[in-house]
Amino acid sequence: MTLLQFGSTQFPCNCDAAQQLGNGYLLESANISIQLPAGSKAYYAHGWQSWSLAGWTGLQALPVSKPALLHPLQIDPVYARHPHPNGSWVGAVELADGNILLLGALGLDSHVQLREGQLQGWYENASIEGKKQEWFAAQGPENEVFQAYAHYLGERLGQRPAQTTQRVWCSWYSFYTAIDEQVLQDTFARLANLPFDVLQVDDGWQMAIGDWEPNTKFPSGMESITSTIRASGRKAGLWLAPLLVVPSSKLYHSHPNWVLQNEDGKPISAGFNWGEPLYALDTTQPLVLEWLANLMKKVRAWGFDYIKLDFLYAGALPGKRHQNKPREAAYRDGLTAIRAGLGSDAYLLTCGAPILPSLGLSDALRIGPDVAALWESQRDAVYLYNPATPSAKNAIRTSISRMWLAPLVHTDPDVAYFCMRGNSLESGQMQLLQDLAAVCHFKASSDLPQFLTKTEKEALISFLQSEDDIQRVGRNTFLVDGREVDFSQAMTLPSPPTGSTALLGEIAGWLGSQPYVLRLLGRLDQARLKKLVQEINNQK
Ligand code: 9PG
Repeated sequence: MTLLQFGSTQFPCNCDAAQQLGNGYLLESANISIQLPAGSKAYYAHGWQSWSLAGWTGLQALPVSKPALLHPLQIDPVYARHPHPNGSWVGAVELADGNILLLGALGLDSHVQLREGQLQGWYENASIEGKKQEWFAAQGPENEVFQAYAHYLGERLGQRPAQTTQRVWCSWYSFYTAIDEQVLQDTFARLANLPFDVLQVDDGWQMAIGDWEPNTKFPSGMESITSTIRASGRKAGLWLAPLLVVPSSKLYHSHPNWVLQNEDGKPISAGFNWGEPLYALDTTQPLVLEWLANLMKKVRAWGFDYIKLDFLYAGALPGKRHQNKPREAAYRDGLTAIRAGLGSDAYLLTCGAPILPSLGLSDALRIGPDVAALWESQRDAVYLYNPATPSAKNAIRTSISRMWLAPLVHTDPDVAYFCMRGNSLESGQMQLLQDLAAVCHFKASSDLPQFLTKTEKEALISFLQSEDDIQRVGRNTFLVDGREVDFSQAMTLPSPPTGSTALLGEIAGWLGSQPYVLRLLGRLDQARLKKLVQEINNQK
């Protein structure tokens, strides 16, 4: 038993070795536990990947989110049904006096839980090639303690250059997968006078997930898109999900053995999307790494300099790999090959990405789930108890709770909206998303210029042009150019469902795990979006 001394308080700790480090301790152990004093008030849960919940919660485990079919895609599936409050790599407790106690791993494949009055941590692999299994623990004011943790993470995993404000237009939140060459060229022309630095093509250009060639909606090829963008003096951006593969792809048929499998040789589920089951590539296979690097070189050769890589969690799912490696180390090898293929001058945004294993290799990291033109979905929040689905509230909650990552990586909170058309957000809620972008120094939008009113367009321009002075004054409060912004209304979580709400939740969860239901919902969305694109294209 070691005693960790913080000020006048002592915390008994079980670990192999402890060494004082600044205001905290560097601890070594595969398993570790720190005894908490009575009166803990809240637990900071840190979700595994971009879309997984991060935030201050109560001292009880949250309900299991639904539908289960999406667990691999939204949370760490290994801990989906874990009975105690828990999170990936780091956890913290708010103590009776308002200070926090943080336990954070400095290595990968590690997990923290609150159990029996202790903060407990463990590494999934008791020994990794003789490597030390390190933790950082500190007690004190929340922001100071998280900043100290970030500092030591940066020393271990690396960090990217200091924050500069990104200004990105992204096709996703207007067109979703319904993009085609004509509608993008038209939109890029309309965006000509708006101060964006990057125009980014999102999902919808590719033949299939796994077959990263332009589909028939892009008959002139991807160079015709990049040459338009570059001629306007902007960087061209492209979305890919390089670690995923779907059964309908050519890649799946030509290289079935590249797919991450379980002990029985069956493909591991990476979730369900685009009407199909998702599988993952095994990034411990040399040929897979070579394929990834070549894919990145191809995309660079097309003229893209800003690369949004999505659904990256797939590379770190549990499974039986060609080379027996901890899952997050395997992912990091994949990301290293990707980075090498891209070259250091490309801008890499990682999304749907396990957080710690992406540090040092990503320029920017999505730190929350997708936004949507709605505050919160009753179905998702209350019945499915799922804080990882698209909504403004979900995006704000988790992004604000991950702002401590800012010294290590550019923090992308997803897009802000300015256009009221087709948007159920109230103006105060839209303002909160804009302020979120300001405090994150990452300003992105998908709004279509032709649908913006004059006032909305002016607001967008001034948002993009302003260099904001940001000060964090509390857990959820900031000063943006001296104006107080309070994100508290987005930070709450619904109460666990009971009675008829719980029953309806079970039914909704079951339906949501049926592929045909997801396919039907997808088709309805597709029909609406196709119409929008047709209307725009017919106007010309
Ligand atoms: C493209 C999109 C956009 C978006 C990404 C990612 O099924 N799901 O739960 C689910 C979650 C996120 C998601 C798509 C599906 O969005 O975050 O910006 O690039 O992919 O498909």
